[in-house]
Amino acid sequence: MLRLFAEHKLRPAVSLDGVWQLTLKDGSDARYSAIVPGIWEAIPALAQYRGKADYTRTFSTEKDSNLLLRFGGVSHTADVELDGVALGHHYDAFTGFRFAVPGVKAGVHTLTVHIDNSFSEASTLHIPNDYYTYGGITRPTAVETIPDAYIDRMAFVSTQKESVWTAAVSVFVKAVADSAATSVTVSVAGASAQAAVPALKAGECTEVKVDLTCPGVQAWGHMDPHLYELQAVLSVSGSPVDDLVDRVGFREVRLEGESILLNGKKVYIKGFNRHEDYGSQGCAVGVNSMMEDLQLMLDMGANSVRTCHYPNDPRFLDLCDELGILVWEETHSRAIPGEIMRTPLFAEQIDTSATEMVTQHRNHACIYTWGLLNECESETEFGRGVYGHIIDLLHRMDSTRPVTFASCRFFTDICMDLVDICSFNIYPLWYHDGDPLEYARKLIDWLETVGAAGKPILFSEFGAGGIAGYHDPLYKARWSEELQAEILDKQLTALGSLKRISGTYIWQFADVRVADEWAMRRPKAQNNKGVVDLYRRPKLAYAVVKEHYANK
Ligand code: ADA
Repeated sequence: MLRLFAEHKLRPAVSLDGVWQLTLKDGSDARYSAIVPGIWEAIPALAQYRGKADYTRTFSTEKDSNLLLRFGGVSHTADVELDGVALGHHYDAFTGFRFAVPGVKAGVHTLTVHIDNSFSEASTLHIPNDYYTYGGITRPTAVETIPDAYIDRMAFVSTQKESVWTAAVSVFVKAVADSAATSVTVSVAGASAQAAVPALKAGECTEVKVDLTCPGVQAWGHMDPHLYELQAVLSVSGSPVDDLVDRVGFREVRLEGESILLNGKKVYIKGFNRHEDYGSQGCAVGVNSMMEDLQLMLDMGANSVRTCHYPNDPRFLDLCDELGILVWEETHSRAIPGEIMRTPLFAEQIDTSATEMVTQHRNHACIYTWGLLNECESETEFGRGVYGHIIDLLHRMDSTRPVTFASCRFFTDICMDLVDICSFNIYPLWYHDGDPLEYARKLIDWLETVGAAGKPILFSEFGAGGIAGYHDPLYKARWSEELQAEILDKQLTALGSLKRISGTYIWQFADVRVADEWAMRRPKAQNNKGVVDLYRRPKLAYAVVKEHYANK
């Protein structure tokens, strides 16, 4: 299922995960069995395949019914058909999508997903990059049976007033067919409230708001998580017809001057950048591997993850909710070239990435900040317009979280006044020489003059490359594990001594595969700056990080 808990107690939901039939659309029509969720690169003949493929499977329904087909993620473009009828299109591997289909006759149905993972003008976010764009249905899928009006989603906001927590909940009810008036009951942490829902015409959606006072709840804390079940039940004449369940935490994120506060207490971030990439699983990382990643990070003393450079699988966010790990989640965007940023399609695709990220993930207690546009054009007036627009969009969609972005426009960035938390990616001793402390101080001094004064500052990336298993204890050659460990030690010593900053994110947790176009700049066609390798075997740097993070 798409989450780590049951999202429905009433609504019938069936997983569509398992073996699907894959037909290659390269002119050959060659067929393979493919696992969902999974990547097609796991099929040896398709290990290097970039292009189009159709995924097909059947499922059966016992009664005539309205169906909701849900996809957690398809990499990277999907056109979906049910029984030969087109349902719709979705671009971007890193957010989910769904199609509501009215009046589906009982029987056996054929579901086809036409997938394309090629790089072309139609794709402005998935471009050849310092991480790999895999192919396939990479996150879980499900089919659900819905009434004419159904609960599409909920938005939960918690606030503490005089030590009592309250919850403001919006329930979005949608109609797949013309529907009669209904009512919705929302309950969380022992409190419950009811509200009327008007009759809706097919395709309409309405937002119903309820406020709840929840005495006695325990706050969701950093490394001290308490989660509660939030349930909305839709009823017709008092009889329940549909429901939706989420797991939420009561907590407040606030910035006070240079500090990030969680429930009024200052937090210091000891973080890792983590890509969704694990050996032969690629970006379709299994839950046990996600948990392994978090356990390794906790073992090293980390308390936060940056989901570089895209929204993550909600099951990973569920785990962070459960473990009390703070998350910086960001829009899908890494170093998008200026000429692509200037296309109308980019404007549309980046808006969608931001909108889907917030809409789909806003109830995760673990997310404390929204990020956007890693290392894009933040040094020009044009770029400032794009940053300003997305920052504004994120603020309008969610006024409860600060916004940040990771810049590498050293001494030229002109967008620092637009964000709530100022973040910089720096690589002293790796991409350039010089003392890391001096460099960081110089950057902070400059930042204070261009908008960061009185705001929190994070170092969102720093690190060094080390090829797993390549040792050179004597000369500490470039790419040796020894040099990587030494550089990280120096960087962590320098950055850890800065009282002005709110924390650090190491680049990066694990090695990742990179696009073929990047291979000539990346030994082994991997970004080798992981503290563990692609299969999570620790490098020498692991112990170094543990010493710094566990003791801070
Ligand atoms: C940048 C970028 C990362 C990665 C890193 C590196 O800071 O944000 O995605 O490419 O550099 O390894 O050079």
